Amino acid sequence: MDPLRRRIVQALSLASLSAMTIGSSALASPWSDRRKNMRDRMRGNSRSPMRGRGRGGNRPMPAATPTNTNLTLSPKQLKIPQQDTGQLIDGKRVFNLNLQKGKTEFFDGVLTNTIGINSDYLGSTLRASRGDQVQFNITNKLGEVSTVHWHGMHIPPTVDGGPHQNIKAGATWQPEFEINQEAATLFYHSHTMDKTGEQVYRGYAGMFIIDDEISSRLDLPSDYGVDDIPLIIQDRKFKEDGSFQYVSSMRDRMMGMKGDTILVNGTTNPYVNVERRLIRFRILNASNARFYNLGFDDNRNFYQIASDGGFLNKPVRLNRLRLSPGERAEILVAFQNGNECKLQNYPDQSAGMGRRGASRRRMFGGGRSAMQDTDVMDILNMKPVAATIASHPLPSLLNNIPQFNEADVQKTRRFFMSMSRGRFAINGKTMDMKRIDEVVKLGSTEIWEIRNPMMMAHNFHVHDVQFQILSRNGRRPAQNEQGWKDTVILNPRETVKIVMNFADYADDTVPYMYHCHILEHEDQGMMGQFLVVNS
Ligand SMILES: [Cu+2]
Repeated sequence: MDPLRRRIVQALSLASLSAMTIGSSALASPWSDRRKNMRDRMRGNSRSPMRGRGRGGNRPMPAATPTNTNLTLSPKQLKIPQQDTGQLIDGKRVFNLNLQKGKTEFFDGVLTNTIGINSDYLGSTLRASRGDQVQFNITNKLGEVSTVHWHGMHIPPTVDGGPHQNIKAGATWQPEFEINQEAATLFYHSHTMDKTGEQVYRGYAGMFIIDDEISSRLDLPSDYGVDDIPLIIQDRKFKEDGSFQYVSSMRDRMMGMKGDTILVNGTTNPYVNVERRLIRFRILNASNARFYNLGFDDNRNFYQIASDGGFLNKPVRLNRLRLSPGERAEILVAFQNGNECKLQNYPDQSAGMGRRGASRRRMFGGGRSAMQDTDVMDILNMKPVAATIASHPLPSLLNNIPQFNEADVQKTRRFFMSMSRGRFAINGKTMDMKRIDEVVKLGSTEIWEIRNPMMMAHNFHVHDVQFQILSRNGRRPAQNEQGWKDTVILNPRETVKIVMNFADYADDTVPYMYHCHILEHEDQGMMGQFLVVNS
C-alpha cells in the first residue's frame, strides 16, 4: 500500500453518515413500507403472488429473442476470450494489439460485421501484475479514428486513452505505464469523441486483469476459463440480415441503446460447463446502456468478492447484483449440489424503469421492439460437471481497505446530471474538448457530490482514480458498494457522495474525463474534463 493511502484513517464515512441515517424519518411510514415491499418483490425477496409464475419471478424470456424470426440461435458453449500476458522484453511487458475488423457468427449460418482487438469480436483478456512496466504497440486497422481507454487504471492522463489520444486510421500508438494499483478486473474500450457508443457496440471492448501478491496469496479459484471465468455481458439489436442495428430512434438516443439479444463474451444463447465446486465469475457490464439486476433462476445466494477496483474486505452474500455499464464485480458461486441453473437479468425498479418506463416508451415512440425493462432475460445457462479437484473454501477475509479521513478532505465539488433540448449535460454544460471543467491539486483528497435530478438512472465514471462511495441520499451504501469503485450508479433523484485521492500523476494540459457511462449519453455530451495539476 502506498504511503498516501496508508495515512488515510477511519472516521469520516462512519461518523458523519450514521448521524445522517438516524436523522431520517422515512423508515416508519406505511408508504415507505409499500415501496419496500415493491423493492423486495423486484429483488425476489418476498413471497408475493408475483413469484411462482416463472421459476425466478416473472416469466423468463428465451435466451435471446431477436425481433425478426428468420434468424435462429442454437445453444453455444460460452466463448472464453484468449488470455494475453504480453512478452517480457528488457524488463517490460509488451503487448501487440491490432484494432481490426472481423465477422462473427451470432446467428446460425449468418455472419455479422464486427470489430475486435486481435479478434473478430471483443479483445483478448490482457493480464499484468502490480509493479509491471507495460508497453503497448496498438495499430488501428479499423479504417477510422479510434482510441484505447484503460477503464479503472490509475495512470497518467497522456496514456489514459481518452478522446485526447486519438489513433488515426493506420497509425500505431505506443503508450507505456506502470501497473500501480491493487489486483482488480478492469475494462478497456474505445473512448473516441462522439463515436464511443458505436465502436463499443460493434465489438470494441475487452477485460484487463491485474494480479498482485494478495490475489495470488488468497486461496481463490484462479484457473482462467475453468474456475475463474470472465463474463462480458452485452445486449444487442440486430437487423433482418443479421447486422447490428445501432441507434435508430429518439428512444435509443434518450434511453441509451438497448438490445433484445444478450451476448456473453460475444456468445449468443450461451451455456457453460462448471465443475461441481466453488466457481469465480468476473462480470463486466460492457453494454452501452443496460443496467442489469443479476441473479439465478433458483434464487440461490452467491458471494461478491470484488468491485471495480479490487477485493472487498469480506465476501458479501447476495441474491441480486446490480451492474450499470462499465461496472465490474467478481462473484463466487457454489455448484456442489450439481443443479443446473440460469444466470438471469431481473426487472430493476430502482433504475426508474417499470411503470415510469412505460410512459417514457410512449413518449419516445419506441414500441415493443427491444426487450422491455420489465422482462426477465436469460443471460447464461450453467451446467455442472464432475469436479477435477476439491473445491476452494469460501474465504473469510479478502482485503483491508483504508477509510478516508475527514481531515484529509481539501475540497468538495458538486455535479448534476441534466438533459435539455436533446443534449445531455453535467452542471449544465455539454462536453467540449477545449474547455477544462475542473482543476484538481495533485495529492488532494476530494468529495464529489453528484446529483441526479432526473427520473431515469445514470451512472458516473471518473478516470484516474478509484473512489469510495460515502453515501446515497445521505445513507451509507450497501456492503458490496463499500470497496473501490470507478463507476457508480445514480438512481433517479439520488445524490451520491464519493471520496477519492488524486495521487501520483499531474499534467498542466492533458485532462482526464468524468462522464455518464451510458455511452449514448456520453457521446451526446454528458461528460466533463478535469486536470490534475502539480502546485
Ligand atoms: Cu446517463
